[in-house]
Amino acid sequence: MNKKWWQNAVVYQVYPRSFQDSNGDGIGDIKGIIQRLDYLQKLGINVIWLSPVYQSPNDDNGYDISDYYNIMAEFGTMEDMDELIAEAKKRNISLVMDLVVNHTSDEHKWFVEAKKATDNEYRDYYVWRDPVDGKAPNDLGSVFGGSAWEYDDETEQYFLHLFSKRQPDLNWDNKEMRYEIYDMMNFWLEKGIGGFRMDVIELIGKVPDEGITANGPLVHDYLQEMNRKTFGNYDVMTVGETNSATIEDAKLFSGEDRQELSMVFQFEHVNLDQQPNKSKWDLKPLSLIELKEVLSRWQYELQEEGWNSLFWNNHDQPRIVSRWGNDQEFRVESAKMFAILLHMMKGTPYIYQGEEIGMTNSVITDISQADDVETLNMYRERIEEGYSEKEIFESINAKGRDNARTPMQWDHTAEGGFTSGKPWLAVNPNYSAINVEQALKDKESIFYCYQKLIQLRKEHSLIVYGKYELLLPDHPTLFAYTRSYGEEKWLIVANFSETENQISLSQEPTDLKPIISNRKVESYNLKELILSPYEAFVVKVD
Ligand code: TEU
Ligand code: CA
Repeated sequence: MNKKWWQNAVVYQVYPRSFQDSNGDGIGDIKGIIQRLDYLQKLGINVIWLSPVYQSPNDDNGYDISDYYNIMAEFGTMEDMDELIAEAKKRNISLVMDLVVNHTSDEHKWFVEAKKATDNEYRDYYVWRDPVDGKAPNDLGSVFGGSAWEYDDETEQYFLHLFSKRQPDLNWDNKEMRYEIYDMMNFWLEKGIGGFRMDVIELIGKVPDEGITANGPLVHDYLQEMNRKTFGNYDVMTVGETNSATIEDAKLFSGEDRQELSMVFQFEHVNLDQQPNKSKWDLKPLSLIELKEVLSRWQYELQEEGWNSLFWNNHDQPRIVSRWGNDQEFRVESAKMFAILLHMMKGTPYIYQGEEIGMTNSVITDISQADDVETLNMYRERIEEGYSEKEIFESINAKGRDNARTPMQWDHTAEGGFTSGKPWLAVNPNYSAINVEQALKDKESIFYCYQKLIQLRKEHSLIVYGKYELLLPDHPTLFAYTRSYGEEKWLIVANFSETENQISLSQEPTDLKPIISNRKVESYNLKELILSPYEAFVVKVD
């Protein structure tokens, strides 16, 4: 495999609305991000993935774009954006932009035009169909609930929206539209960005008449064309968001000789706590054995071909420490355990803002406290279907997207230092204890564990390129694996539980000093290992 700069990188995701407000309007902005670059440099990351900052009416917090060439007024100006790119570059941080091109906002000028008449020159940029027997063309559903088809009274046709009604799907079969997207991508690439994170990119080859959404027959042709016309001419990284990708799909999207993407996000592991064939709201406890199986399969299968993206969190997922750890008694230990487990795997790690200080899910008790369109739609639907409020809130508090979107907790002052005004979404009340200021003061904080993991990655090719091997696949509470590179071998062990665990991993007693550990342990004896709750460590065994 040819080595690539982004294989060595650690990416940090910024959700701009909630990162840092610079002018007191309660909304994070680009100037705010610039103020915090030194912090990110201290953490050691090399890439920022910036969730959308383009002009948008915010039906889906920026994932509904009305102008790809302009910045959302609340976030700042194009000058601010240019300054952010330049200031980040000074700190050796490159900026990956979110690319949302499966759909636009209904306020995008193309859609405003397209809606005017069936013969409008932009009509075919979107997906329109005649009614069938006075109803929607078929029963395709939207990810955010309800039908994926919305009727337009004026022109008497339905348009497709796989997400909210205000996010009409683009028609990728239209070549003019595709080329306009490529021009737009080149506009951004010319600014010197570090690449793109591609929103639901597996959907662009959809064939709605056949009920095909992900992985349509032309998705790879479109990505290869996009690669040739845009980012393939730059040394940048691309990561596709592919919610339903199997390993075989991932190899097609990210195989080295495929000329498509650098890597994709797979979601198999974060779907393990939902009931099979049901929605994310239908909860089920995680089985560690399944988690190990899924993550290890991706590790093994992409060892020679393709490349893994490693993540626990993003702006759509609940906070990992609350989800599968213990965000009370063992918050620090479990947060560090997740960090160690993930950053020692093969692939490019992604950190979601606040993860590095162990931010937790927030709890809501009334629907007026929710913001996210997905949650609000689900609430309406389930109330109608007769679910109890109690059940609904259990789902929202476990899985709702607002959990990860509460403002970044910078210090102990009002609103966690996020804003001098009233935040757009309530700050988690635990900000006085959990915040960056506190984390930087405490040498044993979660922050310094992440910093050390990132530093280790810079020093050891083993972490980037070493071969992965799972140990103890059937053990219900221990997650252990090795990484080997040349003559060298490291062992990673984590106690994924709240109780003490004992195990013997060696015939002979050992006296190994940890490369990193989340407990104050001088040395590890693998013959008689005693692991405290959530204990995780790395030792060199060869
Ligand atoms: O997410 C794609 C997607 O399918 C998510 O809606 C995901 O399934 C859901 O959040 C799980 O609850 C991307 C973006 O990351 C998301 O924020 C957008 O809302 C969505 O696309 C539409 O652009
Ligand atoms: Ca602001």
